[in-house]
Amino acid sequence: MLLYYSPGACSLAPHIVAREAGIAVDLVRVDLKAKLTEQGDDFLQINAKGSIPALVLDDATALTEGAVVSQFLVAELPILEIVSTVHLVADLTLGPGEVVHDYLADAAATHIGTPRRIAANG
Ligand SMILES: N[C@@H](CCC(=O)N[C@@H](CS)C(=O)NCC(=O)O)C(=O)O
Repeated sequence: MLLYYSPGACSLAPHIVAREAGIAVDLVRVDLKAKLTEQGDDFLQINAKGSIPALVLDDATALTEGAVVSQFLVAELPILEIVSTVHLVADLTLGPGEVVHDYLADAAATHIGTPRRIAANG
């Protein structure tokens, strides 16, 4: 799986979810202004919206909404553990992946509560 990200942006949320869930994702840094990946590929060919996060599965399926990416990954996560970790009061109108994504994306935006080992790489 490839997680397209930009350091310090909302892609940090699914990155944290993947790390906490022990899911191996290969990170691909994206220059959001140039819309180029770190390999120089046209990111718009991966996500026509040009936004991160994007998760490309091994079968080439691309998930391009952060909440959907987190929801996909969170299926592997011991949800009660991370909810307790982030002191989250779950909004029952949302799925657990969306709740976690929203919380962590906000945290990423402010760098509050972002584990240092993840923040260093986005
Ligand atoms: N609807 C998308 C929006 C994600 C989004 O706005 N990502 C920002 C970074 S936090 C981005 O890629 N901005 C650059 C752009 O949209 O051109 C989602 O919720 O995942």
